[in-house]
Amino acid sequence: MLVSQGLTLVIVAVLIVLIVWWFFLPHDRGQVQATIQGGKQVVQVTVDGGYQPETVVLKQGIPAQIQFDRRDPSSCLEQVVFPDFGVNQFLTEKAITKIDLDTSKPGQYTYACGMDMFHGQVIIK
Ligand SMILES: [Cu+2]
Repeated sequence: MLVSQGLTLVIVAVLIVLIVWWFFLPHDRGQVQATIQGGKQVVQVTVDGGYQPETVVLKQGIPAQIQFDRRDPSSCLEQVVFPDFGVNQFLTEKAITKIDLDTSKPGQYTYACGMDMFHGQVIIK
């Protein structure tokens, strides 16, 4: 077998492993369960080139607050929209903006920047 063929096989093998890892194995793409403090669940989301963590898990029926820490100066991320909750909020740069969410209905809800380019998710269960 030629060296180049061996190399191709190695590259293909690495790609297969990466594809399996990405699509089929559970890996943490930034999912966080809110912590409960004094009867309220609070979670901080960093806004910097997107939302980190990308997915926030909340418990149903406990008042929830998402604290957006906006570090990104781009106007793209200056607004956050939760269509299911009727929230359209401006995020102050280099500050934390607190958004209270109604957790009475379980489900998966997405939110986005004002232009619907960056997305995050809230799971209530
Ligand atoms: Cu945007």
